Amino acid sequence: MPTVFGASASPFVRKVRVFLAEKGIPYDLEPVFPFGADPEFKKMSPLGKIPAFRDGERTLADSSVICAYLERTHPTPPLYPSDAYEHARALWFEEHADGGLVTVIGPKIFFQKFVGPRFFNRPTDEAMVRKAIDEELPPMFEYLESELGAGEYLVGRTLSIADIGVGTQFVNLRHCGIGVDARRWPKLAAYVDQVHARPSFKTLIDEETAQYGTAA
Ligand SMILES: N[C@@H](CCC(=O)N[C@@H](CS)C(=O)NCC(=O)O)C(=O)O
Repeated sequence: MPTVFGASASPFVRKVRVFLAEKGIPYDLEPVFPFGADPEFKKMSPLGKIPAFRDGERTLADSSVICAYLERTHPTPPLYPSDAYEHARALWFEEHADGGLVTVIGPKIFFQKFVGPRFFNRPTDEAMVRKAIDEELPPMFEYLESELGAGEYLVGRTLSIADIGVGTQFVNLRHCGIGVDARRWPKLAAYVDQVHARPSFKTLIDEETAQYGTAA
């Protein structure tokens, strides 16, 4: 059985876990707290970041790399579009989440409201949170709203890495008691609800909420 190394509250660890669930691949989760990871862990993940992944003798780091590997080892159901442009678009939305949404949701909201107070005894910087919610997230939400058509998915007609990558970032917002305002971004709000209702996401959301509660 493969092993995912990391903490369940990490959006990147969750991304790999949802991907595994959608593929129907059983796995073990080995808890690793990222900051100050030990040298053994760094052999698998040289940058010290979670998640890392072990499949027999093979080890990998980085959620995007792990998902791309799993797509090759377990092609069914496909979680990357086959059409060249749709494939690239799916990778773009994954990047919009991994390199864009996370820069606001991670350090400016989730760390401030959830990780800092719980694990580092650090008070929330309320001004930073407010600015992130009022000024920094809205343009990203506008963009996603404009990219969502009438369908259920960001790209094509089936779930893809785009939805998993974007959906996982919104779980961290949800853990902070923050949702998408359906009056301003109706398509995005409905989309996030739909993605989070999938068993692959819902199981983890329920598990994490039971473990950590909500930092409202
Ligand atoms: N590009 C990486 C990002 C992983 C990442 O930033 N993980 C965070 C936790 S959510 C981490 O391990 N941070 C610890 C650190 O930067 O030292 C991926 O997709 O796996």
